[in-house]
Amino acid sequence: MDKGILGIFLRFTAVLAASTVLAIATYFFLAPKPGLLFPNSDFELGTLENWRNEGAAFMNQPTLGDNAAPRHKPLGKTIQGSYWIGTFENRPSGDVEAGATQGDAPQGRLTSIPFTITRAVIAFSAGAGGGTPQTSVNLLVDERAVLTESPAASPEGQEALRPVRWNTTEWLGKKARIQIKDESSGPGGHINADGFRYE
Ligand SMILES: [Ca+2]
Repeated sequence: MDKGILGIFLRFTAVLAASTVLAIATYFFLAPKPGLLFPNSDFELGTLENWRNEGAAFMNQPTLGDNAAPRHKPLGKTIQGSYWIGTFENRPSGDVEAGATQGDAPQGRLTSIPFTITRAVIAFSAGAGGGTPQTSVNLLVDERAVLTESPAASPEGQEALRPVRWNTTEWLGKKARIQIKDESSGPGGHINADGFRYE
């Protein structure tokens, strides 16, 4: 092969190889990964950092540990990590006796900071007391609830935290917020939620 042509060929091959390595590195380092939607989307900071609290229902959140267990209604391993949202509960820290409650009366909303949807599935867990459709978890896009999970849709309610998966393909690249609503004071008027993350 002519030396000039060989040189061009070798340079072309080297550039191609470098581009491929760069593309693979970019994919692995910059592509969105499964994980938190934003810092503290799983409440593991033990505070409401990056969440805006309105009303009274979420004043004493998040809840530390399986606070329902001393009342003989354990949530067990459905809790992700150490902290979760439970608007019947009143145990934001170890300084409060385990099992303490605020009951069903308080109402309020908890709304996250805006985040950009970078993956096709948002997963979390949710539960609620019985017969209270006014409690829900919502995905807000442009200030509108585009997806809603009402854990208490069944008459018996779903106290335990059950896994929920949302297909968010339609809103990829959009700014969104998570909003947890407790707008019920009746029997079972509370909501449980935890572990918001991308899958
Ligand atoms: Ca958690």
